[in-house]
Amino acid sequence: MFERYKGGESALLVHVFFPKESDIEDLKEFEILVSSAQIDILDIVTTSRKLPQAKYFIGEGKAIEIAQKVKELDASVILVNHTLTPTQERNLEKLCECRVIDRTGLILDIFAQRARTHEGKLQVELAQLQYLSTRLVRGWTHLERQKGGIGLRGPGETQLETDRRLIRHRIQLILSKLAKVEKQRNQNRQSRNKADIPTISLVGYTNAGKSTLFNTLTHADVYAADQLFATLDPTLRRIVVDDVGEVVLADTVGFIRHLPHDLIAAFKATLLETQEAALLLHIVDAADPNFLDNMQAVDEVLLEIDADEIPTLLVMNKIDLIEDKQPSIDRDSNGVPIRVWISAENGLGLDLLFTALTERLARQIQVCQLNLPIHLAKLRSRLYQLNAVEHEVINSDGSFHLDVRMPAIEWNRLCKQEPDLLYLINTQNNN
Ligand SMILES: Nc1nc2c(ncn2[C@@H]2O[C@H](COP(=O)(O)OP(=O)(O)OP(=O)(O)O)[C@@H](O)[C@H]2O)c(=O)[nH]1
Ligand SMILES: [Mg+2]
Repeated sequence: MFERYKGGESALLVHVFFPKESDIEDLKEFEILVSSAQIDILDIVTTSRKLPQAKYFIGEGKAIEIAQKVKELDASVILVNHTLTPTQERNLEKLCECRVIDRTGLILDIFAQRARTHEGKLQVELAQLQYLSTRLVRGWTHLERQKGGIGLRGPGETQLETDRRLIRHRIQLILSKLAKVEKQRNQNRQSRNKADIPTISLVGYTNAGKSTLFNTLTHADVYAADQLFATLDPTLRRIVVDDVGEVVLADTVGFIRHLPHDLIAAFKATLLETQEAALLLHIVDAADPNFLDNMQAVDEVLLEIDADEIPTLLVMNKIDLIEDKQPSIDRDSNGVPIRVWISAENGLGLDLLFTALTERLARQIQVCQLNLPIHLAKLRSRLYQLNAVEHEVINSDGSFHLDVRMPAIEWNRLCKQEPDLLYLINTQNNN
């Protein structure tokens, strides 16, 4: 439906340094994004500004310089590493006589190339339509053919109005299709919740190796490739973890910094898996010199989708590319695993990953013996209700001696309601 630049196009890149952000990294990411869309980079024009300028985003002098460069280099497209208003985009196009695509447009295009499942494609098209509806200037000539379609065009309407109406119509259609898919997804998720099957979500910067790890862990043949955003649809598989039982593993779309808001909204449904996960595996390409910045970018997106408080286990991947790095587990001062060093591709350290997963997920069980005086008979029946009494002896004075075993979460909840419980414990151990 969309007019898109084809692979093999050659672009002039424009990047503005603003004082507030550390943008140097951002420029590198932009170059990776552009190559990932199979576009050749002819040259990069950079400039510094305090604030964007209203007419061209950049200053007029810079804009004229870019126009000259476009002619000189015969560029077919100008890619700007920022979000432009439709007017800025149009002004720049007029001045340079060349197509201008901003960061959001570029990312949308990459997403469009990568979307694989029905839902992913719908989500990308929705985001594209919403983006285009504010930019109805070009690329809609194909709609001419549909002129006069029933109910589409009244007398005196301009082409632009017809286009707007067509877009609105199409957006409605996609929204209703998506609603159906989401309903199904919610049902699936609810039945998983009911069955108490925890979800583990693989998150991470794009190209970190999430799908590769997902494949290795599930032996599933999910698409893994050396491309950005190779995965746009979360793929769910069940795996069994020792002492935990069945868990659902969810592969998700790769994050980048400054993911456009429209796009986050469009992928909300798929990101729900992440929001409701019991544990996040944050996959990091540990061999990437920028891995710290990338981790921060991922944390920012997690914050944005309200998933920042979910327990996280860091998975430092691609250790095969780091000299002398062996698989290992890093633990915090309480001995809880916080980082595992592995190679998803070579299967190095997967046993350690499972160990860490087990330790992070295995349900803590509270096992203890209680001496309940006779006046606490109510608490005793509560424990029976919770199915927590394994054995009971009634002492000669009428008090109760109970062997109790229950999930630590429930035990802690009970202790909050009945603080006396803690004084009634004979011996205590956790396992
Ligand atoms: N050397 C090495 N390469 C790896 C390893 N794990 C993954 N890769 C490579 O890294 C690239 C990206 O892997 P993917 O699994 O597609 O990455 P992803 O995180 O799913 O990427 P997106 O879905 O695009 O976000 C592929 O070329 C993999 O072969 C590893 O342990 N070592
Ligand atoms: Mg992937």
